[in-house]
Amino acid sequence: MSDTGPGEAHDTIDALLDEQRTFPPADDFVEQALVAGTFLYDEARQDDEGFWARQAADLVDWSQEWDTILDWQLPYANWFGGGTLNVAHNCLDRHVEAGKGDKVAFHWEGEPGDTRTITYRDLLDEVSQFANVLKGLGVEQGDRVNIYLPMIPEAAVAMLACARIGAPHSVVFGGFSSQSLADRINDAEAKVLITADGGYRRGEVFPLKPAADEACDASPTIDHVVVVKRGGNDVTMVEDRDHWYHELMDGASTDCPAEPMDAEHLLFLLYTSGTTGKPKGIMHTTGGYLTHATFTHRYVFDLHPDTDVFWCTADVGWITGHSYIVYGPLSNGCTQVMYEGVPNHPGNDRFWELVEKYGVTIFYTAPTAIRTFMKWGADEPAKHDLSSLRVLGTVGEPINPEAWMWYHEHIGGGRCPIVDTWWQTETGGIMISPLPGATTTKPGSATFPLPGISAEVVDDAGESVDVGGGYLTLTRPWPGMLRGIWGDPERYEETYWSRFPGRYFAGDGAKLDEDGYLWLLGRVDDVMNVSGHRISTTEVESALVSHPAVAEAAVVGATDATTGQAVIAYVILRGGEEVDGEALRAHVAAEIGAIAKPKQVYITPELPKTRSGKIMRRLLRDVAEGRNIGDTTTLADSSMFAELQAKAAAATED
Ligand code: 7RM
Repeated sequence: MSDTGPGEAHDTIDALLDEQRTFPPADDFVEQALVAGTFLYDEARQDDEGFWARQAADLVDWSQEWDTILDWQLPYANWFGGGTLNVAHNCLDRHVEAGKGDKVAFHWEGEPGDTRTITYRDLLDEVSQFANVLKGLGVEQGDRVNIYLPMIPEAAVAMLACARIGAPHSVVFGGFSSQSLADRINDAEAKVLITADGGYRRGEVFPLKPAADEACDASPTIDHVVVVKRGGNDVTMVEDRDHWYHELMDGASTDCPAEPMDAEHLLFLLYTSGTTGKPKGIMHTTGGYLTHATFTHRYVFDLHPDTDVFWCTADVGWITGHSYIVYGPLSNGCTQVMYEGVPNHPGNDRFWELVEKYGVTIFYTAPTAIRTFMKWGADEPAKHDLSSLRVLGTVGEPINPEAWMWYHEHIGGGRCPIVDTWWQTETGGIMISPLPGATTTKPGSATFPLPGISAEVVDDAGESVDVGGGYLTLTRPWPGMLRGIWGDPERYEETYWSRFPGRYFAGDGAKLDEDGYLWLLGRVDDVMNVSGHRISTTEVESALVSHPAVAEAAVVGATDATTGQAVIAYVILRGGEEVDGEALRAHVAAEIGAIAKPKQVYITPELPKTRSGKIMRRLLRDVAEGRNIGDTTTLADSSMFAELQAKAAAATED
């Protein structure tokens, strides 16, 4: 374990727990809700495997039924063994076959205001064509395909085309640098990369192709690059390697049968930060993942597929975009909004304009976004008719009660239930959340594990805690769970299953109140959470140390009013070297991506270390958050603190 524990967050949580507001579901909501009362929980508690089997049978189309619901060889789960299915068939063909071909799958809105309306039939045709294109480029079942795209419909098309032919995709968020992309391509040994010339962000085109080119220079496994034209920016096309998407699609057949895959066939890899510098390729497979994504999308959001318009504001480059823009919503056959750009272009009311324009009924976003909307003021949403909304969701980090109340009042008009959904890249889908027609909510609490999910808070010794704080663990396998870390089974066992034997350790602190409500306390390891994105302190430290002027670096996540945590770096320069903080911030952005850029870089002659040489991050966090340093007697040398504290105070002033 690292030197941090859930204890630190307890003061805040104790303050939260003092507030006793509760929000039971309203009568008119309960009347129309898919789930009211406790029946689903009761059923699942009696037989969780049977419960998941019923969901798999009711919500998913199988080509071949499974023989075994679950084969659990801790920590390896095999769900629906012997069963076969195709994920793209479930997301597309079955809806078209059921007569819903003309139904809108995506109301897509580009940042500049251009739009595309894509029906389920359109999407099926485009996915089938692109699946044929991939086959034409030599992609076969089991081959990995990398995707590095802006938030354009082609991102969903590319993912579904991969699923259709059984080629696992690995989507890399468009904000990551060429180096991060290359690392992920190389780890997955991908054959094909799908990218774009560029995309729109804050009124400008951001180029992607140059980063893709640099990544390919360092990625020997890539044979072909497919380039979607979106930004219109100039790009260099490499002969024989690079192809325009529209040229390949022109004339590609729409006939591409969806081949049934084994339930445990690898559907995708998604890389996420751990406590070391090397991101982990989280493995998700076909049958269990689709069951989990479909089930949670339907019941957590009380989805009525014929009438709801769902909008999840995440990027498809994150797990939230995978499960709640692509797989869950499309499997449920619902209509969605997909938006390319930022919330403040051209005005701070862009999101509310879109809610009104498309009649969004279910809106799913991150606490960091809500806190930003709060800063912009309640006048922005008040400019628009938001009466179509009926369910609101949050994900990515704990939501503070103040932001919850603001969301409830100014976006939800006081009438919409809020589902605070806790889950991870590793869990594949939502794990802990209210059900909007069944659960009385408390602002700031993710409430209870969903039906079929078993979670417990344990203390340091691994003993279950009934009331109070500890570590969040999951005690039973679930269908959407990760099946491993690509190429690294030891790390899988070590990271998730060794801290508390027999349990999955999520890496989060949590507290149970007297009523059994769960309050998430944030990460207890060296993983920061910046605007809901996971960034490892080690990864940023490695990036800093890769700069020729840097000798040593320590990075901490400090509490930040808007982004949850902010990256704060302390850097020791090599003798005789000089460099300013701005250059180092730019260096990190170039190495990892803009999301990992430190908010502050402090150049310091020394770092606080224990006598055994371990950097004392807790002290650095105290400094960054403006707290006085208490006892430093275990420090080897405490003289640098006065200077650092003065610098930190100066930084908070401006
Ligand atoms: C979906 C996603 C996972 C980490 C997780 C937590 C934090 C996510 C909540 C939350 C409190 C929530 N995947 N987290 N949701 N903390 N309440 N509702 O975010 O892999 O990128 O991050 O995010 O620390 O471990 S993720």
